[in-house]
Amino acid sequence: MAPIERTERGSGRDLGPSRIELTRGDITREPVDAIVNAANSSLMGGGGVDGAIHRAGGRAILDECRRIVDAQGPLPAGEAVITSGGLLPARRVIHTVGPRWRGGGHGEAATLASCYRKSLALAAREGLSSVAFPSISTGAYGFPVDEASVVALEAVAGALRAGSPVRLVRFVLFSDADLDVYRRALDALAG
Ligand code: AR6
Repeated sequence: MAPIERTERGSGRDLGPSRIELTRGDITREPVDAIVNAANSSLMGGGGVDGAIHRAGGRAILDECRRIVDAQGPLPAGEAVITSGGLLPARRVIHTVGPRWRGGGHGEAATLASCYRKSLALAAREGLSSVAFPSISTGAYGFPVDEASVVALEAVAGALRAGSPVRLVRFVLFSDADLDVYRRALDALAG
């Protein structure tokens, strides 16, 4: 997929030296430094984007996830860890656990923001400069995408404005409808 095609299908916004891009596609095909996985606390795979990443990335990713869980236990919601990218075009996979939607009054937005912030902080610590995110929590975990898109973009924009060395953050949305929602949220982003 040529970069020009992405630009036509998606959209973007510059924030100082960094850029946020929106595109529709399959995140497992993204040739970035790291893609982010919307995992569950077991880190042992599942459905949705998690299943797709483990299928495309192969056994090495699961083996690393198992070692992480053996060493530190299940990953709490809002936290992030990193493995290799296995067979993926991305060099690394950052695994984070989004909140399950429970009506919105249980700190879901704060936990979701933490997923994005901690994933970017980990990428920065590892010297990575391009990161692709899926729409965390808006599938099986039921977070309404309208609200999730605002939380996601504000968290990422906040980290980039605060001086993150990450230069490209690409949201890879799985449907045209989700892409439209994120596009509206990006247009509405303050500043
Ligand atoms: N590329 C980009 N986005 C995708 C892809 C893909 N290949 N496949 C699905 N999506 P979900 P969650 C979108 O359910 O809500 C798993 O079983 C999807 O359309 O993958 O955080 C885990 O193991 C949706 O917009 O993640 C957990 O148990 C978005 O990715 C649980 O689901 C997130 O949907 C996590 O639920």
